[in-house]
Amino acid sequence: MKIRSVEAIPLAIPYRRPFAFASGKATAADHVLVRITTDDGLVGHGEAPPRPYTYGETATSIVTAVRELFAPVLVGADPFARERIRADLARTVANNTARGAIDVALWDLVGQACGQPVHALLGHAADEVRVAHMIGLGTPAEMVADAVEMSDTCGVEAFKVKVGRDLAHDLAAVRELRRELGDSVELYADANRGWDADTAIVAARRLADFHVTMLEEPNPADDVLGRRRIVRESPIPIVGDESTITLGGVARSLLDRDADAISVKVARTGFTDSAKIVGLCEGLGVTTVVGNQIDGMLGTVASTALACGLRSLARHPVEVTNFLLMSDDVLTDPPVIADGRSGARQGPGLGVAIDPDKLARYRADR
Ligand code: MUC
Ligand code: MG
Repeated sequence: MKIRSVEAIPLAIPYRRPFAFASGKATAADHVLVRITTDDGLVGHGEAPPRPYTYGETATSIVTAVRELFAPVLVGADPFARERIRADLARTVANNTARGAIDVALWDLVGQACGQPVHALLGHAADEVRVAHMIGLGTPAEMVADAVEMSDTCGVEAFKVKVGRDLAHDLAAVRELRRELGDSVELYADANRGWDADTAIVAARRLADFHVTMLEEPNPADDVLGRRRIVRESPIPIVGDESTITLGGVARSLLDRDADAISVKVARTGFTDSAKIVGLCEGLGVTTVVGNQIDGMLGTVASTALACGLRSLARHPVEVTNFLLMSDDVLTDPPVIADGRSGARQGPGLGVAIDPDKLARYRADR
């Protein structure tokens, strides 16, 4: 089997409402759909969500990188040769979500060729996983309303709370969430690098009082000594996300004691490097959780497949609800969150199909 074509299709899909966090705000899904077609007619898909505040990519840069840098390397290659392709693509740096989407599309093709779903190819750790909902920044009342809606409608019992602003405001939101949701619900926090080290240390201690279980990216990790002080002083594990976006970056962060746990995201490391990161962390006894890049439906399906493939990931709630922010998307059958859980697709590859009418409606290049 050989790759015949690689396409990068920019989409523009409105959100029902913006999603805000300390390092930025997402107001619409300007994702790029990567479509890889083989000489025997198989079609694999991946999704790249541009996050300039994390990777420096835009929809335009993703389309350009796929078309001009990566497609020439991929056309003619065997989709099964993921290690060789990984080495070839690695000659171009950065462009993280462009690479992640290509890797997801390759696994989609491999699964279709084998007649196996991706989570089975990865190791079939589970057929469904618990879900965590990521609560964007807002007033305490707005954040509580978001959590209660997800609890009532989808049975969600774990939440990642955006913090990283004025500490008193953040703590007021966490206090109200704990009061409204009760003690049995899992809460963890993500500051998206919004605090300085001194504030972050105080915040970690106060969040622990509300039984918040983890704190993601409390300060910019480039404040190296500040981050080490936070990791040393914090009563709860510090999670790497923006500062641990590659296999090497994870290794450096863990060896430098800049993180206690790692968020793994198919949007940036696909399945191949996500599995390598999980293996590294398993060997070191470091917790890994599947994070959310405010993915669309396709990224959501891929994230669930990753978590259901690997035991270390299946143990923890998976952040796969924020596709619900979008007013629509291009999959024929949307992911379903029920009883606080998300199930792996049983069809070969990702088990997804693209609705041609919706693709025509939302593609931004025509
Ligand atoms: C996260 O964990 O940081 C923030 C920006 C983005 O793209 O994803 C969120 C989640
Ligand atoms: Mg994060």
